Amino acid sequence: MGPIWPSYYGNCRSLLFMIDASNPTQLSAACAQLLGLLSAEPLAEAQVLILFNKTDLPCYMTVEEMKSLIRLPDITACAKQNITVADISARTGTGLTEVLRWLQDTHGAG
Ligand SMILES: Nc1nc2c(ncn2[C@@H]2O[C@H](COP(=O)(O)OP(=O)(O)OP(=O)(O)O)[C@@H](O)[C@H]2O)c(=O)[nH]1
Ligand SMILES: [Mg+2]
Repeated sequence: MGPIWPSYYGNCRSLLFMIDASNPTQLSAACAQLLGLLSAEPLAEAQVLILFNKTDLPCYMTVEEMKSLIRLPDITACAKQNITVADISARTGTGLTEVLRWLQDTHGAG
């Protein structure tokens, strides 16, 4: 999918980037995609929400270890964008309140 993403950059005000926290083998590829998005000029002003999904599933690596492995604190500190990070489970609803609050704060009327 990555190669066609730039065709959607125009008029993009917010970016939700979902990482599968149950599958660390995809982590380096996800990180490379994320860095590409964050450095894309048309997305410089975008509001960014990074979601670690599937946190209900057991995994040999914790979400904190994954964040550390991709140096997420450095990524969020160095990015031009305003970045929020949330740990969620689309299955159980964990983190849903935080995501809805982000949507409201970012795009909500009034
Ligand atoms: N347990 C769990 N399952 C989830 C969650 N969110 C989505 N799924 C399930 O995950 C499946 C889709 O994700 P993936 O299989 O990773 O699909 P994909 O990312 O398109 O494909 P891959 O590139 O193979 O990872 C569906 O069966 C969803 O029901 C979650 O938070 N927890
Ligand atoms: Mg997947």
